[in-house]
Amino acid sequence: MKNKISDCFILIFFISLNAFAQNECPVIPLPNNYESTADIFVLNKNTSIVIIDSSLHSLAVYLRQSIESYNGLTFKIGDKGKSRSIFLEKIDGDSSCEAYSLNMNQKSIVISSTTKEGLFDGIISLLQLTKQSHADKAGTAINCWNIQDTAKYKWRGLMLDESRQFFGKKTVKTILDWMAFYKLNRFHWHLTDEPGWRLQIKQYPRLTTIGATGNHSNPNAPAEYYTDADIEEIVQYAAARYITVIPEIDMPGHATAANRAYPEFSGGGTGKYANFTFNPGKEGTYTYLTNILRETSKLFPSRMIHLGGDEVSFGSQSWNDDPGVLELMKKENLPDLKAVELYFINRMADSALKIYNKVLLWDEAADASLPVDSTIIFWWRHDKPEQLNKALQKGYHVVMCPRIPFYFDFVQDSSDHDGRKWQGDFSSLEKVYDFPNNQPYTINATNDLILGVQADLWTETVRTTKRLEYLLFPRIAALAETAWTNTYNKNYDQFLVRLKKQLLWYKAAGIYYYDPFDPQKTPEAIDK
Ligand code: TNX
Repeated sequence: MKNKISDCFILIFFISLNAFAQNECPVIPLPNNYESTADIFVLNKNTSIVIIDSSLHSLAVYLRQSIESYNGLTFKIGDKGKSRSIFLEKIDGDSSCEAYSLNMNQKSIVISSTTKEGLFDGIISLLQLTKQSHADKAGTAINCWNIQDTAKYKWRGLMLDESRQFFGKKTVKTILDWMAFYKLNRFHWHLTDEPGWRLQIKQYPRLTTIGATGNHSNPNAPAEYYTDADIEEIVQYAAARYITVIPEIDMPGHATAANRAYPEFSGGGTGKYANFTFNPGKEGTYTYLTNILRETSKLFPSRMIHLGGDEVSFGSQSWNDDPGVLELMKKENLPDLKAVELYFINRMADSALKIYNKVLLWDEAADASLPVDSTIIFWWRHDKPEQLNKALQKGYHVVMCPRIPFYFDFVQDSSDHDGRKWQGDFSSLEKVYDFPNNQPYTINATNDLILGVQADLWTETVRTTKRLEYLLFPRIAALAETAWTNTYNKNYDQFLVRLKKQLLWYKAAGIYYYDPFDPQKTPEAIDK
């Protein structure tokens, strides 16, 4: 059975015809177009995975291993089709399109796409269907569906802050597993900030011997960081799940940990934000940071770097007393500290773009003049929708991660008392799901410059994996559906029906989650 997707356009046309199916496909994120059939496919020991194209072998292995972990069945992988086989087919067509089709009947399962990303997405849909199917000695009987699906957004991200709290490889891999399970495809890794610098840089060893000590709750905690080998391991693990890893080296603010290690590049700070900034008035700072970016680029194949750029004003007042900065202001005709900040951002973005293809920045940088084709702005200040509009008007690509609802350090239930709230408001599961509807601002979320959405897990209030999981689950599922499923196909009540089954999977996997059906059952995990 051969299944053709000529291109994304035709698929999107079909998808829009299928706004309301009677029988909901029990997959999260909900596929955009599907129909149920009366057939049942039985996976048993005679099932094999068929690939004609040998470059699909690692995808077949991923499928085989996952099914084995559910029901103990191990399949052969080969290039000959027998009955009761699962076929993975890469078909000709648009090589940038993530669309896939999954067609099932009692004799065969066929997953096809023009890209490996699309095939992976199709595999994930099949895995979710398999995981909830009845398994016994005779095999696993799966209800058959025909699915034609493609993502709403290209960028479906999750950010983890490991400067405030270091979790380590095991937790990161668990997060990557669940991201893959929900078709999330960008892992933004916040590796530097005030408490700790978490990335080994061989040229500047004190960044980790000194900069990696301490965390948000204990400034004397022993150094914890990722070595080159650790990063390579995580990047490969993510790549096997079609997840791109993007590091963030935050500058010129949030630089406190680096400044402990190399105080000669500190631009000072104020009050509780002492030594918060890098020094924009010293030539050496630019060389130092460019060297760091160059070394970092060797570890991350994504060719994207996030340079932060947020909240610089928390510490930049000290620049007023720095002779180097004052001289720079005179020389470059910079009228105020904001102008110095933008000068720094423009200059570092310029250096970064000699090494990377894309520079990513928080929404403060919408005020800078950066090359629009190679800059991505992360809109995070939900109380400043004008920053989103400014970024779009200037022609930047944008990822939307407004604090509410996408900051997962915000509480999710009115009864939660640790974690953040904003004037009483917080990031409930429903708000994550409803985005971009029912928000206090209106945005043009269909603008082509919008690449997608991302949740950010900041960890000032998180010390244990238990709390991290509590904040992430099940909001990660709502995030995934917001990122993948077209708004007209979404329905919160129906989502909850599908989610209910998946809570059991979290439990079986030992994940501590928030239970929206009975919040008392899994009380808030508090780290104090
Ligand atoms: C703002 S978002 C920050 C982070 C904090 C977070 C806490 C951003 C770009 N900066 O440094 O961790 O709020 O919610």
